[in-house]
Amino acid sequence: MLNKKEISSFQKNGYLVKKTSDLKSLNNLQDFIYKILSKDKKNVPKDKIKYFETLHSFIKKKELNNFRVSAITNVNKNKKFRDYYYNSAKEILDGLVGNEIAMQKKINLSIQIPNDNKSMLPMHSDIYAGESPFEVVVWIPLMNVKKSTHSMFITNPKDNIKINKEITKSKNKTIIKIYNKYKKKFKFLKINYGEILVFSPIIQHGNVINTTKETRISLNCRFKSLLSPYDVFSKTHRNIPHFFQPYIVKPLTKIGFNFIESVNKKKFHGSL
Ligand SMILES: O=C(O)CCC(=O)C(=O)O
Ligand SMILES: [Fe+2]
Repeated sequence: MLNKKEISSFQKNGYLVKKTSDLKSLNNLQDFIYKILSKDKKNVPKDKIKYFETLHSFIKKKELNNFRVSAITNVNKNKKFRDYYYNSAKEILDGLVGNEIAMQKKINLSIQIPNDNKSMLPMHSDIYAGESPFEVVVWIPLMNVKKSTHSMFITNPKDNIKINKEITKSKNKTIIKIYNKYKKKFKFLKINYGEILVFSPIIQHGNVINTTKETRISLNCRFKSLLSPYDVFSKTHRNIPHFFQPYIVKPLTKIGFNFIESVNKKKFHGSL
């Protein structure tokens, strides 16, 4: 269970880093990704983290995107992978979101190899892309992620107000220009293997070119309380059934919706 301090820290900072309470599930995620990424590769280190850190020496830069896309397709075919993902973060989600859950349909895999300028996600708030303010991003590293360009950066809710204003109000400033202006307000997060980062997509975050010598591999997926509003601002594609999938639905929610549906169809017979 999350304690009061952890909950208020999330509310104050917009993010939380916490050890998983189900390392077995998280190890299963790591195993699965290792198997996918090492398929058809020769002389791959047995040590999974070693392999992930040196992945760039097993793959050509121009192959990276296809490699990533086919890994993501593979991951998302596997129902068990979704269960391992949820279970890894369950304790945190119970504390911050709830236990009736909608889960993003597609789990994402980030592969940030050294000096790659094609995989960058410059400063952004996922809200601009139509994400829900009711959701959290669950970000799981498959190795130790260093407090450097190896990781991702985030700002704090206080500075987010200023930065957000500048992004949404100024007409001719690029995101890079605004990022550079506020660079000091962003911090790169250190997240060890076995820990999970959760953050509100309202808070500006992103990454830069990984100038370390090691590849970073992480997963991200969004969760929201099943019955919280969808399409908060406008009709976007980020709703059920396109973006989220009901993942945990309690019996009374099913009974209630069955009731509403049967009444609407004028076919209510008193069954559950
Ligand atoms: O992994 C990263 O560097 C950025 C991830 C991100 O922007 C997200 O998960 O919303
Ligand atoms: Fe993002």
